[in-house]
Amino acid sequence: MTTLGDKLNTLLENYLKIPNIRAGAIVDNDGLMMASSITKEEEELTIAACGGALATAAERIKDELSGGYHLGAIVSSEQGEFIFTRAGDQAVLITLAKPGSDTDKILPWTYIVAEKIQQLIDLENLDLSLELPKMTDPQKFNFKLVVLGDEAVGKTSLIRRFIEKSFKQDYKSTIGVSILNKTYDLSDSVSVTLNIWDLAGQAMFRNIRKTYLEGTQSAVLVYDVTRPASFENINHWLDELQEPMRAQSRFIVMLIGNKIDLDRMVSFDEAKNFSKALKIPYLETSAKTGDNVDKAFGALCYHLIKDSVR
Ligand code: G3D
Ligand code: MG
Repeated sequence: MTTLGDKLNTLLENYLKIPNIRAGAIVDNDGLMMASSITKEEEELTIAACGGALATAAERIKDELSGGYHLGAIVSSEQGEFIFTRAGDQAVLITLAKPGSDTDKILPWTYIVAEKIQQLIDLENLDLSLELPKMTDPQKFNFKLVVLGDEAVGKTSLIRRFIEKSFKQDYKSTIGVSILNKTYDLSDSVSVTLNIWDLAGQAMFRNIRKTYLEGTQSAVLVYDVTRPASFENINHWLDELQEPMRAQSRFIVMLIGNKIDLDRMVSFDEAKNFSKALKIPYLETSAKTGDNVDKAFGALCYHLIKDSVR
């Protein structure tokens, strides 16, 4: 019988085929190692060093978790860049990338693997192979993405955080529509450019509804976890998407609960069950702290292209 540990190890072995990844480990919330793997071509000495570094990192996770810190950190060390990624409620993925490697190119993979770990732990049947895009021919993808949700849920802040990696308290309510481009590199050869459409006040939406939604291939629905009404209104925003969804053979929608740095009024379970019923991914973010923001947009990019790259 294949145990969860076996499956996690298989997953990590596949993970190490991604360029610049030296080692990976999965630890539970008590900091206990559930699985780990280190690239074979590394020298014996390095394996020992990486193993030691992973153990130290696992220990660190334990402290972070008990201290209630947010994960998602990148930490440089002598052995390389450590990337900590939450994998569901019960596990954390630790990735060790070669020293000085471009973590932007590795981050999307950490999200994909973290998602697989979460699914494995949730005991779903899962294909453990990773669909690596062919590194030979460069592929560029372009998608329109609309961001929808009630007023002041943090749509503009999330986009700014994703694009500029910053959060400003004083964004004026967007006037009309702003369109921002962001290119996300999934590997050296595969890049995804998102044309992100951000909307002004909700009143404006009625006037420009058609243009705003026309030809879009993806949508991020945002609500504010401190305001239940904004969650209930997600149904309304979904209705708005029916027409553009019919016009596309492939359409990706993601639900985001924003402002998790504040006291929540909508439970994680309620939102998760809602998105599960709709078969759309659900993530919680804070545009203020940056928590999960890259992960949300990275996962969206991955879902947009995963059937196109071979
Ligand atoms: P919108 O584009 O959906 O209308 P904005 O929302 O991005 O303009 O954000 C609305 C308000 O919420 C802003 O506050 C913004 O700073 C705040 N906000 C956005 N995201 C977060 C978050 O994750 N955490 C917290 N604490 N606040 C957030 P102001 O006071 O400027 O109106
Ligand atoms: Mg706005």
